[in-house]
Amino acid sequence: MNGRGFAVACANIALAKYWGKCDEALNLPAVPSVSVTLDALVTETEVVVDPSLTADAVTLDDVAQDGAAARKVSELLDLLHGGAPRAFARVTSHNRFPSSSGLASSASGFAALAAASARAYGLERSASELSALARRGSASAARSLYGGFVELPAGTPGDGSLAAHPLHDAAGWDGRVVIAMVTRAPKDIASRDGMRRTTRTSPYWDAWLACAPGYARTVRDGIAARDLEAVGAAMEASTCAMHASAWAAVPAVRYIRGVTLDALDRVEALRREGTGAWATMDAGPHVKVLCAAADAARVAEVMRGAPGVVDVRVAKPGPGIVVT
Ligand code: 2P0
Repeated sequence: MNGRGFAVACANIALAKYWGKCDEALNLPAVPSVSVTLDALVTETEVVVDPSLTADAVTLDDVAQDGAAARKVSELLDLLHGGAPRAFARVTSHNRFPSSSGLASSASGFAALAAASARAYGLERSASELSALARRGSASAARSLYGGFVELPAGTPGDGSLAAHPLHDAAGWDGRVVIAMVTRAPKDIASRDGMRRTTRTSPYWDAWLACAPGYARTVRDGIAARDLEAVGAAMEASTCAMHASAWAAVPAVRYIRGVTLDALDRVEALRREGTGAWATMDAGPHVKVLCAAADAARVAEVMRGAPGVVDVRVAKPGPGIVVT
């Protein structure tokens, strides 16, 4: 067996946030999340099975990986084989955007890895099986198998089959996501560690569990109705509740920086001038702004002027994964 698989996957951004797990071993989310796949954040991954190797050889953005990053890749290849013996593989991945800084590189990365490795090893897997496999690497990766709007339901402890499913394609949707990057540095606290600390120590963990499903429902209904304002308002509320629960952990899990707050001020100013714009942040300091396509240029201009913003990208809803 000397197979090859190549996958191109887009990252996604949660409109209703996933934060916290109900089963750490199976990496099952405690709350439902709803995302939109983004065309501007792309990962390309090649997997080549090479029986002459004595270990998997993992390269990310031209840097050979060892330690935890390489181990997570090998673990996913082991899971694909259900623990059966397998040949090792050469895994080469490129993120066309900064890795590990809260721009969801693990979402596109593990989605691409799941699909490319199944192809390379000649193992037929359905999209749902690939989504469940990608979820083990990173729960948000389950959503990056699909284009448009995607939901990952909350898990049930012990049920490893949980996968994301597509909700709607993006046809007829004129939304854009303006990504205001405030640093190129990797984040301080891995989301996995931040979630664990939140679930174990935050007095607001139960409050997050109670409110998150409602935000997911409002976002889902808003997408079905093509109601950008309803989606934006629920997205902001979900974001603030998620970050508040993390901030209340001991010690605090805080991804928001001063530059993040400056960028949020700009989003509020946009709304005051009558431009529909709603903000969200993930496990990092960047601010992503949801707006109508017609307003994207104005929103990008205002975000570019915010102190500390180093780059601005405008993303459209993106396609599902492509494997060759
Ligand atoms: C999300 N985030 O729904 C949320 C919002 C960050 C904030 O999913 O532990 O890399 O690998 O399953 O998927 C980022 O966390 O976490 C994330 P693990 P993941 O997009």
